[in-house]
Amino acid sequence: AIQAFIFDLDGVITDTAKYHYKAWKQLADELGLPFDHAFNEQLKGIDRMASLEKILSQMEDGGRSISIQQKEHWAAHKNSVYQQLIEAVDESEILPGIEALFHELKEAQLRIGLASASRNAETLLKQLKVEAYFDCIVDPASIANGKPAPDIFLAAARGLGVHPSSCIGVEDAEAGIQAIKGAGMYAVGVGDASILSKADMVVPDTSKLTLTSIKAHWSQVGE
Ligand code: G16
Ligand code: MG
Repeated sequence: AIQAFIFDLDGVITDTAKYHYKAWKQLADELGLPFDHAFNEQLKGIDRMASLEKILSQMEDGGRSISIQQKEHWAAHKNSVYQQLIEAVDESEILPGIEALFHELKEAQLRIGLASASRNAETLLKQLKVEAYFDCIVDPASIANGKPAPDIFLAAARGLGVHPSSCIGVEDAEAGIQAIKGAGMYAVGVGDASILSKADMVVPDTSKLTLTSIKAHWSQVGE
């Protein structure tokens, strides 16, 4: 039976992708590198340094001449812009249906974990006032391989004391769905079904995430 739900943060619990976009856009503009929404799509779920590397790979030498110190400086700069942008985030920015789903899960005595690549995740959960729902919040700094590697979802399952095959992973990014499937979990995608084609089930937006509908889909693949 289903024992736990493991959530991604950005794009599932709250829409911080727009703030990541603004902060990366500002850095890319300063560096004279192209950056648009399509490019930002590739960064969803990807950790900070890997995201910077992707942006710098557009340089003539693919960014190979840039020192680690310089990269760390730019990554920190992006993060300080991002942190200013999220300062005013409050519970009004929880995506539709999410808090109702958390209630449903608690009523059903299911465990809740967070598998976000964001080092700002815990701060955001506090600002959104949903931190108390979580039985486990994985520290992304402790994870060697970021999404699409399954590591962060496996760490969440371990932290919750639940076998991966009894976990439902919820993600909005292609890299995240890959991570969930690699961890041997049932994957629920939120967004465009053609982008999230590897998910077991896709809903167009968070308001369609209900325990009843997920259970119905899950029972079709067996317990
Ligand atoms: C999120 C975002 C990514 C971001 C990453 C790291 O992942 O989707 O775009 O680069 O976190 O965030 P930070 O710079 O705050 O550590 P997720 O896994 O929550 O979707
Ligand atoms: Mg996400």
